[in-house]
Amino acid sequence: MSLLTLLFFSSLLSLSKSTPLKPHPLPITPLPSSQQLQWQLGSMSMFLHFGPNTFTDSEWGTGKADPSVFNPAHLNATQWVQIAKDSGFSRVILTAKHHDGFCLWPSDYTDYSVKSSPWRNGTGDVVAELASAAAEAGIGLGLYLSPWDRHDGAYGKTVEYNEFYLSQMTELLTKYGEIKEVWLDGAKGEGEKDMEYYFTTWFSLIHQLQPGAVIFSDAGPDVRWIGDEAGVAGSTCWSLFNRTNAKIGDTDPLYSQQGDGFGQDWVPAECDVSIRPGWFWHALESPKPVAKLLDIYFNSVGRNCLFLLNVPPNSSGLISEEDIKVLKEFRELKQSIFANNLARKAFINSSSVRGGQFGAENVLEEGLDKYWAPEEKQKEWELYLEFRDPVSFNVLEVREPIQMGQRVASFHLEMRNVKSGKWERVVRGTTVGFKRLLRFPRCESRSLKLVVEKVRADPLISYIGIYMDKFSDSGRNSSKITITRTLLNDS
Ligand code: FUL
Repeated sequence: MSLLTLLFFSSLLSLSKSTPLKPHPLPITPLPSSQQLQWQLGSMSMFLHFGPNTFTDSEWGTGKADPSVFNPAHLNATQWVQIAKDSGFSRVILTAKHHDGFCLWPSDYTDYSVKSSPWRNGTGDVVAELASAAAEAGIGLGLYLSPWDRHDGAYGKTVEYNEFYLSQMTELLTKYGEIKEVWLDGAKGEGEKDMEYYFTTWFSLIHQLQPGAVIFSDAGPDVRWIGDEAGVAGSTCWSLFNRTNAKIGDTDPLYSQQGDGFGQDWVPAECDVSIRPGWFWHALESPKPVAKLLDIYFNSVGRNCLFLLNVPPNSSGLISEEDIKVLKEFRELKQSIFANNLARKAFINSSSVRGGQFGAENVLEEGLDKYWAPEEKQKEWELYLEFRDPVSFNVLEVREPIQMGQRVASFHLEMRNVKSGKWERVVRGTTVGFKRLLRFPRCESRSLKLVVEKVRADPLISYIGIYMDKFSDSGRNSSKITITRTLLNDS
C-alpha cells in the first residue's frame, strides 16, 4: 500500500471518529414494551380451537358432554405446528380450556379433562404435545383459558372460582416452558350466573409467571381485541388506546377497531377470525377461499394489527387437507405479491433529512432501526421515488418505526401521469403504524411521491413498498370490485 493510500484511509478513519452521529429524535409516548414489539413483528398467529366440541358438532359446549367423546385417533401436534410454520405463522394459540370447561391438559383441579377421556388411555396431554412441537419448530406458544366455565361447580362463586381459575392458570404457565401469549375474553351466555373476575390479580400473576408473554383481552393490558370476529380493523387504526375506556366483555366495537389517537396506553390490536364459518371443526363446513384470506390480511396486518387465523383440527386430531390447501395458496399468493418490492429499483430522495444516518434510502431496508427522519420543524414531509422506466403497481406499503411511537395521522401517494406529466393522487390513508397496506386500481408511472399530511410528531418512515398484485388485477379475486376509486379517499 502506498503512503498516499495509507494517508487517505487514516484521514477517513479519523474523520469517522471525529464526526459523531446525529442523535435519534425523541420517541413520543405511549411506547410499546419489548413483548409487544416482539408480538407485532410476528404478524400472524394461528388459533387452534379443539376439544369436545370438535366431536359433538357444537360451538359453545354445555359442559355436560361425556369426556369419553374426546378421542382423536391420529392427534399429531407436530402436524399443526408444521403447517403453521410453513404457512408463515409465528405463533400457535390453543384453546387449553374453552367455555365447556374441558381441559386439554390433565389439570389437578378438575376431573373434566383429557385424563378422563379414552385418548391415550387417559394419559395424554395436548398442551404438552403442542408445547414440545412448538419448541422443536421454534415457534411461539399461546394458550386460551376461558374465564366462562360451564362445567365447574365453582363458577358463579366469586372467590372460589377466582382461586380455581388462578390455580389452573398457574399450572399452564409453570409446566409447559415459555408461553408467549395468554388469551382470555369476556364471552358469556345470556342468563349465566353473575360473578366477578379479578382481572387485575390475574394479569399480575400472568406477568409474574411468564414475563415474556403478552396478555390478550377486549381491553389489553398488552393486546386488545379488534372488536369483531371477521378479522377486520378500522381503516384508521391506532395502537394508542385508553384502557380505562374499555371493559372486558362490554366494549365499543368502533373504539376497538380504530384505537384512539389521543390514547395514553399502547395496546395494539389482534384480529381474530376463523378459516371456516365456526371456530370448531364441523364436518359440513369448508374453509374460506384464498381471496378472502388475502382480503383479511390486507385489513388486519395491512392496518397495523396482528392476524390471528383460526384453523381448527378435525375429529381425527389433524388439520384437514382442504384447509392445508388454502393455506398453501395463501402463502404462495402473498409471496407472489410481496416478494418483489418495485421501490428497490427507484432512486429515493426526500424533502429534508435530519442528518447523515437518517437518509431517505433507509426506507428500502427491512427492520425497525433504520428509518428516514426529516429535518425538524418542517411543514412538508415528502419522499420521492424516481424510476428509470415506468412501473405498474397497485399496492402501497408504508411502515413506521413503532419503537419511536406511532406518529402519522394521514398521508397520500401521488404519481406523475406518464402522458400529461401532471401529478395525480393515487391513494390516501390515515394511520400507518407497524405496517400499512393500501390497494388501488393498477397505475403506471416513473415518478412517485409519498406525502405525509398530519402527524403527532415529526414523521419517521422505516419502509416503503410498491407492489404489483397480479392476482387481484386479473379479476380472479372476487373482492376486486371492492377496490374502486371510492377507496382512493381511505379515511
Ligand atoms: C369468543 C368465543 O365465545 C368463541 O367461541 C371463540 O372462542 C372466539 C375466539 O372467542 O369469545
